[in-house]
Amino acid sequence: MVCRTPDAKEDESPPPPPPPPEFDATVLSQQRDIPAQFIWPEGEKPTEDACEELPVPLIDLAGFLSGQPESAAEVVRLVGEACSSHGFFQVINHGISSQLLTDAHRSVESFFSMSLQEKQRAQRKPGESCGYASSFTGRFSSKLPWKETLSFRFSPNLSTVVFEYFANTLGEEFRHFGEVYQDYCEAMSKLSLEIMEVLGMSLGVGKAHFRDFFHGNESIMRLNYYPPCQKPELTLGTGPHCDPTSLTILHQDDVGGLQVFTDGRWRTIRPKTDAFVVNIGDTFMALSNGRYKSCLHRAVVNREVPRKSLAFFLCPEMEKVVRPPNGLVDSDHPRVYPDFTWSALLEFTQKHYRADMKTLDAFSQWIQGPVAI
Ligand SMILES: O=C(O)CCC(=O)C(=O)O
Repeated sequence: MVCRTPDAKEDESPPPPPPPPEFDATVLSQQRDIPAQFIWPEGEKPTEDACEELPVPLIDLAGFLSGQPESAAEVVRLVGEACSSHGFFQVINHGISSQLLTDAHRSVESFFSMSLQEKQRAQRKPGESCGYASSFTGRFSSKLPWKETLSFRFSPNLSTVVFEYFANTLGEEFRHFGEVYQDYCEAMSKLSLEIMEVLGMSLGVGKAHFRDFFHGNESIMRLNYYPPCQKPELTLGTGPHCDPTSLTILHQDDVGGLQVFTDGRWRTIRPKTDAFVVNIGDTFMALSNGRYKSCLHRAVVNREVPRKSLAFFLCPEMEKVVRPPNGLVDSDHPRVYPDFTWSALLEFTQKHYRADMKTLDAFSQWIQGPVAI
């Protein structure tokens, strides 16, 4: 007879599931057996036909800023057309130096090639939106993205906020990263205000309206790093979503992987070294009273090489009321979305809802409370 010790008492309940594996890119990128959490369902997996290119206008920003009326009018027309249909366009002659872009991409490479333990010095804490995150950091356990990210805040009102983030979370030896991304975010904030002038003109509310609205923006910068994947046909680097933020300015390296869903199919926006991809986010869709579209997009991965992208998400000040200007509301164009603050939408996407193509509708219902039947 076997005598049991009190500790070895019979337990009817099944053993707890093993903790999820860590997203250690150096290990996972070699692995042929893809963990189930990363495998997307049929119908959501990437498909070959998405390789077709989405035609998006190439906007010559210098033409707009030159004040030359014909070039400015052409820019305004092209941007208006793109934003009414899918919300994506590219910007060239934007004034961002190629050296700054090179430095920003090099720093992504240096950061993500550090060991997992080193990167985890900046680990994002539960409920926070800033810091280092791999797929398993978040609150989800299925349809996980095949990527690592480092996110941090930027505001022109806090002149050294990015620099201090790097020095304080990662240590003095990361001062250089802080300098590069402080400069990069300042350049992005300036560029986004210029684009706001174009958007204001294209919507007929004047150059200054949206520029002034975002003057003291409280934005988010995210560095995306997509390691190679041995079965890219099963996974997604970034799952399909619309950006809840206002305007996204993305610079992708030359690998490619960004796809946009429009007219019922996925199409690609190929990388162009001298161009930024710009897209309208949900908050700007609300500011435009639904006239400009925030469109579903995703990123695919590949078997051979890592991919990097730099995403600057322009956001208003946290407590500023998001409401379209009077000129965009009339009896033919009644209000589409209620007033809200960016802090409420951010909380909704971080605690209550996984951003998708219906985020703004779901959020509008949520803040208006239960509907009486
Ligand atoms: O990396 C990309 O091309 C897309 C990134 C993206 O959609 C995001 O970071 O929200």
